[in-house]
Amino acid sequence: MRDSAQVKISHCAVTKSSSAGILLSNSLVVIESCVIQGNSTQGIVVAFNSEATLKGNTITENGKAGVEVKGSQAVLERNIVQHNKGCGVKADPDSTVSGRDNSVVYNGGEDLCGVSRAIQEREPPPAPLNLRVTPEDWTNDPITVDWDNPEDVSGIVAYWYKIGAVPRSSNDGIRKEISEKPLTLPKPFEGEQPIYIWLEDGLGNKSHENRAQGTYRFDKTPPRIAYILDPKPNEHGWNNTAVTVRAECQDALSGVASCPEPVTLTEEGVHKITLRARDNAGNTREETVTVRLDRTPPTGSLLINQGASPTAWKGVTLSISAQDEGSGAYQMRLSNDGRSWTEWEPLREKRLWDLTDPAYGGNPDLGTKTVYLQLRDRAGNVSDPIAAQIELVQPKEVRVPEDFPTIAEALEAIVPGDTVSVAPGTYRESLLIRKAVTLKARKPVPVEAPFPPISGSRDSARASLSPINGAMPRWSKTPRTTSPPLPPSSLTTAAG
Ligand SMILES: [Ca+2]
Ligand SMILES: [Ca+2]
Ligand SMILES: [Ca+2]
Repeated sequence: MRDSAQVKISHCAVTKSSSAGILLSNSLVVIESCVIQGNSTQGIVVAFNSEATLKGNTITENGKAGVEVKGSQAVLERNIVQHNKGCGVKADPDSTVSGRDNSVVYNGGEDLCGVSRAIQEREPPPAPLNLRVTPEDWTNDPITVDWDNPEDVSGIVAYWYKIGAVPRSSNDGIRKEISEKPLTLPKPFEGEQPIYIWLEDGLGNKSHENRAQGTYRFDKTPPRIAYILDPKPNEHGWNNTAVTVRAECQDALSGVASCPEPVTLTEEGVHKITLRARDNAGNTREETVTVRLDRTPPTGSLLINQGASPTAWKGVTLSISAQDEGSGAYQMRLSNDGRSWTEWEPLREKRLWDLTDPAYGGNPDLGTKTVYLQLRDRAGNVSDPIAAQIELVQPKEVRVPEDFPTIAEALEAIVPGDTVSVAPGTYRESLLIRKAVTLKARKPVPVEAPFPPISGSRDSARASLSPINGAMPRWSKTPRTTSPPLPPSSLTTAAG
């Protein structure tokens, strides 16, 4: 177009020309709402003292510059000048290019060659559309945030995001290329968090004010399980009645989705119970509870003086045995009447016992004496009383040599508590004393030697008559024995 004045061209299409799309020379022209596309050289050339006003045109994919101004004036408003091979808008020093709100971007050369940035559009992209957070509910999976991009004449090239607090500036966030949409957050902050997204156009325009907001709910912390045993186990960790395991679950973030129901155990044994809790994000927790249940009392047996009967001595040796399949027997107590009991004491195989002790229901009467034993296991189960009996008889005195020719035979024949009365004489014997008996020498040299009951750990013991207090008995015919005095015997010389 040459030497034209006051010409207005609108809604035109100039495409695929073998040279420039439109060439103005010494003309005053308005070009509006045209498409200037795919021409071999420039889209529009404004030259030779022309004055051009370009409004709302799309100037794209031309072989050189989109708009080239030579020795002229051009005013550009709301044009899209993109994807041209050379400069977007080019001006020589003799030209003046002004205007605003153009999108000159994505061109092969510089977008603006000798032209002020002031002509560019400054409109930040609108807020993202249809922001969606996946999954919507509580999760422990990665979070995905997606949206639809709104229109922007300069295109959308990047997005910004911020979690947890409202952005305070356009740069107050993390920038990602638009190719990295949707946004994936593999391990974001836990909790229910707001997330803000805003967009950046091809000219770098962006505004945090044009943001979209979503909310994600991320929880990777399993719930906590607290449990009790009802009733509580005793100090040994055992129960002896049915046990109910009650669990309480807590979850600070997504909340408890499932918590174990109470479990009641009635079978004896050592049980391992697994408690499982889950939260609303799918995190699970397991706790193992051990329940030791023993409902069966121990069993056992009781023997008095190894089953011998009768006795004339109130002190006896008890032999005790106990069995328990569960928690194990570990305590016992004793009584002479089944009502007044000793304190619970550690289980022992042997124990000395007084058949007549009134503290435990005994009395000095002769006749059948019953001893009661109870056993307790670690779970607290107590056996029924286990009873054993022995005859308590009047002590008697046998004489040597009148009743028995030797002391040994006399000892063999008597029962605990009896007395052997020995006539003066010489007795070469080795005495085996198994019983609590009294050995007594008759006149003229009476010697009394009461022996204590034999210790429970021995079936027998050897003893010799020997002096105490350094005084030799005047029983000169003391039997010579070679055995050591076991256990320590007491020997007292009677007056006479
Ligand atoms: Ca824009
Ligand atoms: Ca949780
Ligand atoms: Ca038991």
